[in-house]
Amino acid sequence: MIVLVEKHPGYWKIILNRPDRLNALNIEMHAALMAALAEADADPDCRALLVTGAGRGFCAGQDLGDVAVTKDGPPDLKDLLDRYNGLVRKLRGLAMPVVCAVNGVAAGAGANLALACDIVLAAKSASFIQAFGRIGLIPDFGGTWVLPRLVGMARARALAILAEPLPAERAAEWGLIWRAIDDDRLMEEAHALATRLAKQATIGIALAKRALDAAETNTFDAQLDLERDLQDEAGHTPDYAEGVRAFLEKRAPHFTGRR
Ligand code: T3D
Repeated sequence: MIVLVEKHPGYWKIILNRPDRLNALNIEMHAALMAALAEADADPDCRALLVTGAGRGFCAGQDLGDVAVTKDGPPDLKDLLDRYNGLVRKLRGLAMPVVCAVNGVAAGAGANLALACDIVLAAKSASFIQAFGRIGLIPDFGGTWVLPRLVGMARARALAILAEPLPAERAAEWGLIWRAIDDDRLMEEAHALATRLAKQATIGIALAKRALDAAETNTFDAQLDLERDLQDEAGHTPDYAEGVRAFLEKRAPHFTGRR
């Protein structure tokens, strides 16, 4: 199986599984990943995702063996990205938190796949490479959008143009990812985080994600209106009632993530 799915209580672990190619993306992996995301999305008991890679790499981006220029000319990259963009949109728009555990090198589309997740943890030995420049391409998978927003335009430009590896610890210092973790602790911490998120107020988290994404283009005024509307929606969830009740009763809340 090119993508493995492990179902844990409250969350699913999705593993990119082409270790001999550092989990490079191809059409088959794209389809399997898309199917796994859709299935997770449709399961009310899945309240968080954990995405990682098998073997020593996280994902080396597009499988370059599939997109070589032949005697018939260049591949149809527009068509390819039309497919891939659907995956990034799906991942980004999921109404649940997505943790990415970057277990090794994340290059090209693999780096930006990780950065499309909500909370990115990385092994200290991992690195992020905007490798596109090395082969004459531009950052895709949302890279040109997300990079300047995470690390500022100066660093985004250097990362895109120089295509040098950014070690995990520096990525965390720069705000590209949440945390760099000792290699031998990465998966343990990632599972603990997914377990914790699976018990949080899922709808509230999904609405917070929506608000933050909208903030990238909204005016301050429009954002205040959106916060009002989304807060009203959050305030009508059973989890909000439970959260306040639990606070007043001085006990831990028991959230269901349901409407
Ligand atoms: O085309 C489009 O528009 C579609 C979208 C494209 C977006 C992109 O992702 S473009 C960027 C594509 N990715 C890259 O350019 C990265 C290519 N890989 C590398 O530069 C290096 O492999 C790494 C820096 C990631 C890791 O280096 P290292 O030395 O740790 O490993 P390695 O020996 O290079 O790789 C191990 C094996 O994986 C090797 O195969 P082998 O020799 O053992 O048979 C290597 O060829 C294979 N591999 C690694 N990356 C890819 C790959 N095979 C196919 N495609 C890859 N992207």
